[in-house]
Amino acid sequence: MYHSHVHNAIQELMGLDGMFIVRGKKEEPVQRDYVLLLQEWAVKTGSASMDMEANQPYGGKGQESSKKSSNMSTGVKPGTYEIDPKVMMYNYFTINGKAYPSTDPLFVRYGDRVRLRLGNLSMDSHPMHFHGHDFLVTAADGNAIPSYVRLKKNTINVAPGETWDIEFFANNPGNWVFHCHKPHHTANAHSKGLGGMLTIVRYTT
Ligand SMILES: [Cu+2]
Repeated sequence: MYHSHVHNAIQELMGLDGMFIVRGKKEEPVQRDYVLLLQEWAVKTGSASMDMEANQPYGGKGQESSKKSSNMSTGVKPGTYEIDPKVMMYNYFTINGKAYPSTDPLFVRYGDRVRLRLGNLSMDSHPMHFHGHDFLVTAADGNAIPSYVRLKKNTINVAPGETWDIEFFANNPGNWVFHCHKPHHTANAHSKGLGGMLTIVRYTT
Protein backbone atom coordinates (compact mmCIF):
# COMPACT_ATOMS: atom_id res chain seq x y z
CA MET A 1 0.00 0.00 0.00
CA TYR A 2 1.11 3.57 -0.48
CA HIS A 3 -0.17 6.79 1.03
CA SER A 4 0.72 10.37 1.78
CA HIS A 5 2.62 11.25 4.94
CA VAL A 6 2.08 14.99 4.44
CA HIS A 7 -0.81 16.12 6.63
CA ASN A 8 -1.80 12.50 6.36
CA ALA A 9 -4.74 12.78 8.75
CA ILE A 10 -6.20 14.96 6.02
CA GLN A 11 -4.63 13.69 2.80
CA GLU A 12 -4.90 9.99 3.59
CA LEU A 13 -8.49 10.30 4.75
CA MET A 14 -9.34 12.18 1.56
CA GLY A 15 -8.01 9.30 -0.51
CA LEU A 16 -4.36 10.04 -1.36
CA ASP A 17 -3.42 6.40 -1.18
CA GLY A 18 -3.69 3.11 -3.02
CA MET A 19 -2.28 -0.36 -3.58
CA PHE A 20 0.13 -1.94 -6.02
CA ILE A 21 1.19 -5.54 -6.52
CA VAL A 22 4.78 -6.79 -6.60
CA ARG A 23 4.62 -10.19 -8.25
CA GLY A 24 6.85 -12.87 -6.77
CA LYS A 25 8.71 -15.20 -9.15
CA LYS A 26 7.57 -18.20 -7.10
CA GLU A 27 4.02 -16.98 -6.61
CA GLU A 28 1.53 -19.81 -6.72
CA PRO A 29 -0.74 -19.60 -9.79
CA VAL A 30 -4.38 -18.63 -9.35
CA GLN A 31 -7.17 -18.21 -11.89
CA ARG A 32 -8.51 -15.00 -10.32
CA ASP A 33 -6.53 -12.36 -8.49
CA TYR A 34 -8.39 -9.39 -6.98
CA VAL A 35 -7.22 -6.36 -4.98
CA LEU A 36 -9.67 -4.90 -2.46
CA LEU A 37 -8.72 -1.60 -0.83
CA LEU A 38 -10.85 -0.84 2.23
CA GLN A 39 -11.58 2.79 3.09
CA GLU A 40 -14.13 4.92 4.94
CA TRP A 41 -15.34 8.45 4.49
CA ALA A 42 -17.22 11.21 6.27
CA VAL A 43 -19.31 12.50 3.38
CA LYS A 44 -21.12 15.81 3.78
CA THR A 45 -24.37 14.81 2.20
CA GLY A 46 -25.70 18.36 1.88
CA SER A 47 -28.93 17.29 3.52
CA ALA A 48 -29.34 18.49 7.09
CA SER A 49 -31.67 15.65 7.95
CA MET A 50 -29.43 13.07 6.33
CA ASP A 51 -26.35 14.51 8.01
CA MET A 52 -28.20 14.30 11.28
CA GLU A 53 -28.99 10.68 10.57
CA ALA A 54 -25.41 10.09 9.53
CA ASN A 55 -24.27 11.37 12.91
CA GLN A 56 -26.89 9.43 14.85
CA PRO A 57 -26.29 5.79 14.02
CA TYR A 58 -29.71 4.57 15.09
CA GLY A 59 -31.75 6.52 12.58
CA GLY A 60 -31.80 10.17 13.62
CA LYS A 61 -35.39 11.27 13.94
CA GLY A 62 -36.67 7.74 13.59
CA GLN A 63 -39.00 6.02 11.19
CA GLU A 64 -41.02 9.10 10.29
CA SER A 65 -38.07 10.88 8.71
CA SER A 66 -36.88 7.64 7.16
CA LYS A 67 -40.18 7.18 5.36
CA LYS A 68 -39.96 10.70 3.92
CA SER A 69 -36.60 10.08 2.29
CA SER A 70 -36.78 8.56 -1.16
CA ASN A 71 -33.16 7.44 -1.11
CA MET A 72 -32.83 5.50 2.11
CA SER A 73 -31.60 2.42 0.29
CA THR A 74 -28.52 4.21 -1.03
CA GLY A 75 -28.23 6.99 1.56
CA VAL A 76 -28.08 10.12 -0.62
CA LYS A 77 -29.09 11.20 -4.08
CA PRO A 78 -26.47 10.86 -6.82
CA GLY A 79 -24.24 13.92 -6.99
CA THR A 80 -20.98 15.43 -5.81
CA TYR A 81 -20.35 15.82 -2.10
CA GLU A 82 -17.44 17.03 0.01
CA ILE A 83 -15.47 14.76 2.32
CA ASP A 84 -14.66 15.94 5.84
CA PRO A 85 -11.40 14.24 6.90
CA LYS A 86 -11.45 15.75 10.40
CA VAL A 87 -14.38 13.92 11.93
CA MET A 88 -14.45 10.40 13.32
CA MET A 89 -18.06 9.55 12.46
CA TYR A 90 -17.85 7.91 9.06
CA ASN A 91 -20.93 7.36 6.95
CA TYR A 92 -19.54 5.69 3.81
CA PHE A 93 -17.46 2.52 3.69
CA THR A 94 -15.95 1.46 0.39
CA ILE A 95 -14.13 -1.29 -1.46
CA ASN A 96 -11.92 0.17 -4.20
CA GLY A 97 -13.69 3.50 -3.78
CA LYS A 98 -17.23 2.21 -4.17
CA ALA A 99 -20.00 1.39 -1.72
CA TYR A 100 -22.52 -1.37 -2.38
CA PRO A 101 -24.51 -1.63 -4.64
CA SER A 102 -21.88 0.15 -6.78
CA THR A 103 -19.02 -2.16 -5.77
CA ASP A 104 -17.61 -4.34 -8.53
CA PRO A 105 -18.65 -8.01 -8.30
CA LEU A 106 -15.87 -10.58 -8.03
CA PHE A 107 -16.45 -13.01 -10.90
CA VAL A 108 -15.27 -16.60 -10.52
CA ARG A 109 -15.84 -19.91 -12.30
CA TYR A 110 -16.37 -23.28 -10.67
CA GLY A 111 -12.97 -24.84 -10.02
CA ASP A 112 -11.03 -21.56 -9.89
CA ARG A 113 -8.47 -20.90 -7.24
CA VAL A 114 -9.12 -17.28 -6.24
CA ARG A 115 -6.84 -14.85 -4.46
CA LEU A 116 -8.16 -11.74 -2.69
CA ARG A 117 -5.57 -9.16 -1.62
CA LEU A 118 -7.06 -7.07 1.17
CA GLY A 119 -5.63 -3.75 2.37
CA ASN A 120 -6.93 -1.26 4.91
CA LEU A 121 -6.15 2.46 4.68
CA SER A 122 -8.79 3.74 7.08
CA MET A 123 -9.18 4.59 10.77
CA ASP A 124 -11.08 1.42 11.74
CA SER A 125 -10.53 -2.29 11.49
CA HIS A 126 -12.71 -4.25 9.09
CA PRO A 127 -13.51 -7.90 9.87
CA MET A 128 -14.14 -9.19 6.35
CA HIS A 129 -16.50 -12.15 6.22
CA PHE A 130 -17.20 -14.53 3.34
CA HIS A 131 -20.36 -16.55 2.87
CA GLY A 132 -20.48 -20.04 1.42
CA HIS A 133 -16.75 -20.78 1.58
CA ASP A 134 -13.78 -21.01 3.85
CA PHE A 135 -10.49 -19.48 2.78
CA LEU A 136 -6.81 -19.92 3.57
CA VAL A 137 -4.75 -16.99 4.83
CA THR A 138 -1.76 -17.03 2.48
CA ALA A 139 0.15 -13.78 3.11
CA ALA A 140 0.48 -11.20 5.89
CA ASP A 141 1.60 -7.68 4.95
CA GLY A 142 3.01 -9.05 1.70
CA ASN A 143 4.92 -11.91 3.33
CA ALA A 144 3.95 -15.38 2.17
CA ILE A 145 2.70 -17.75 4.88
CA PRO A 146 4.04 -21.33 4.51
CA SER A 147 1.34 -23.78 3.46
CA TYR A 148 1.66 -25.92 6.60
CA VAL A 149 0.73 -23.06 8.97
CA ARG A 150 -2.02 -21.36 6.98
CA LEU A 151 -5.22 -20.74 8.93
CA LYS A 152 -8.54 -21.76 7.43
CA LYS A 153 -11.14 -19.10 8.22
CA ASN A 154 -14.22 -17.33 6.90
CA THR A 155 -13.65 -13.97 8.65
CA ILE A 156 -10.40 -12.03 8.78
CA ASN A 157 -9.92 -8.78 10.66
CA VAL A 158 -8.01 -6.27 8.54
CA ALA A 159 -6.61 -3.63 10.88
CA PRO A 160 -5.51 -0.16 9.69
CA GLY A 161 -2.27 -0.42 7.74
CA GLU A 162 -2.47 -4.18 7.27
CA THR A 163 -2.68 -6.26 4.14
CA TRP A 164 -3.79 -9.88 4.12
CA ASP A 165 -3.93 -12.22 1.13
CA ILE A 166 -6.53 -14.95 1.25
CA GLU A 167 -7.33 -17.73 -1.20
CA PHE A 168 -10.36 -19.91 -1.70
CA PHE A 169 -11.38 -22.75 -3.96
CA ALA A 170 -14.51 -21.90 -5.94
CA ASN A 171 -16.50 -25.05 -5.29
CA ASN A 172 -19.91 -23.76 -4.22
CA PRO A 173 -21.72 -22.08 -7.14
CA GLY A 174 -24.02 -19.16 -6.42
CA ASN A 175 -23.85 -15.51 -5.51
CA TRP A 176 -22.13 -15.03 -2.16
CA VAL A 177 -21.61 -11.84 -0.20
CA PHE A 178 -18.18 -10.80 1.03
CA HIS A 179 -18.46 -7.97 3.52
CA CYS A 180 -17.24 -6.17 6.61
CA HIS A 181 -18.98 -7.66 9.64
CA LYS A 182 -19.45 -4.35 11.47
CA PRO A 183 -23.14 -3.65 10.81
CA HIS A 184 -22.66 0.13 10.44
CA HIS A 185 -20.12 -0.55 7.72
CA THR A 186 -22.68 -2.29 5.49
CA ALA A 187 -25.02 0.69 5.21
CA ASN A 188 -24.74 3.96 3.32
CA ALA A 189 -25.15 7.02 5.57
CA HIS A 190 -26.60 4.64 8.18
CA SER A 191 -29.65 4.06 6.02
CA LYS A 192 -31.78 0.93 6.26
CA GLY A 193 -30.80 -0.66 2.96
CA LEU A 194 -27.76 -2.82 2.34
CA GLY A 195 -24.72 -0.79 1.31
CA GLY A 196 -21.16 0.03 2.25
CA MET A 197 -18.24 -2.37 2.43
CA LEU A 198 -19.89 -5.29 0.70
CA THR A 199 -19.51 -7.02 -2.64
CA ILE A 200 -20.73 -10.20 -4.30
CA VAL A 201 -18.67 -13.18 -5.43
CA ARG A 202 -20.54 -14.19 -8.57
CA TYR A 203 -20.12 -17.55 -10.29
CA THR A 204 -20.23 -17.39 -14.07
CA THR A 205 -20.49 -20.25 -16.52
CU1 LIG B 1 -15.72 -2.29 8.41
